[in-house]
Amino acid sequence: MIAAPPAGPVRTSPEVAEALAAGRAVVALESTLLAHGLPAPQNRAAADELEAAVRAHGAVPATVAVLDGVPKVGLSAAELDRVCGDDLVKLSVRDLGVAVGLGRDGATTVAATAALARIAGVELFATGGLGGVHRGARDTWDVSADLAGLAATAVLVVCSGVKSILDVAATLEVLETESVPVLGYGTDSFPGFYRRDSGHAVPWRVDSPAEVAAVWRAHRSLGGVAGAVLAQPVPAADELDAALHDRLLAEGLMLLAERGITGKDVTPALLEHFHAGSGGASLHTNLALVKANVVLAAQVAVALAS
Ligand code: PSU
Ligand code: MN
Repeated sequence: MIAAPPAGPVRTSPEVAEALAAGRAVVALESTLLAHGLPAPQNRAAADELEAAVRAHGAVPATVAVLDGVPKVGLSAAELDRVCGDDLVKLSVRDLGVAVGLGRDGATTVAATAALARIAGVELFATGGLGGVHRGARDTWDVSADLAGLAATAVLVVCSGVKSILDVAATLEVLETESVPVLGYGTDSFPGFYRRDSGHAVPWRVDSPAEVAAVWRAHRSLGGVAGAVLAQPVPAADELDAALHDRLLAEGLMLLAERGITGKDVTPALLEHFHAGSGGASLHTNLALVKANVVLAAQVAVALAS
């Protein structure tokens, strides 16, 4: 872990500050996943479960959000209640200064979480799926700020690839252009979030937390300024059925077109469609993959701290 920076606008919780000062393992967690990716009330239970899984593997969890204009790394139980229940707006990197300047609340995306984590001195971060290039981006120009955010922020993000709602091939091309390393964890294929295999290869495969730690140390020591993606497939037992997945995806894309949903509402709307249309199956898959990712992030953080 890098040394904690001098006190700035980002506030770390006492537990996170103490862990960072002692050089112990810390894992950042994303709040948009809780506020917009998972339905209430399951999101609140998920927040506790994810933090508990990080602790069970020897690291300190640091969920990130902006509350009352204060960027926070590490939330109290009452603050997690607000993230999961207050209908917070979705904040990407460009929104951070606005929310802070105006004293507002917001849930942070992958890119915004990575930015705040980095300022606090946390370099490991776990989530579900990365944002990416949307289908039809050549007309809509809808490319998630997660990609530019990763290019500019030296944080290692553990995820299950990107959802099949995106243009996976184009997303991988942008990650290559931006010099963001992409590692498959125990796999040669880039995972497809609800499904284990997106049908696209990963450039590199790693098979242990120690290998990941060695790659990350080397990336940083060679002056790598970009983040990195560690992509882990959902456990086989929790994968979403292929036919159900394909049907929900086709329906979801039609629904977006019919309702004219664009911009930052696209990802939450599609996720909600999956959750509503699968009778809870997609929610089960989503929770299982995020949990596996926070465990892996904790293991890598511990390997890096030792
Ligand atoms: N992937 C998920 N669940 C999510 C998101 C992505 O499986 O909730 C969220 C993340 O916060 C990610 C954001 O950073 O969606 C990307 O949104 P957009 O495509 O609008 O950039
Ligand atoms: Mn977008």
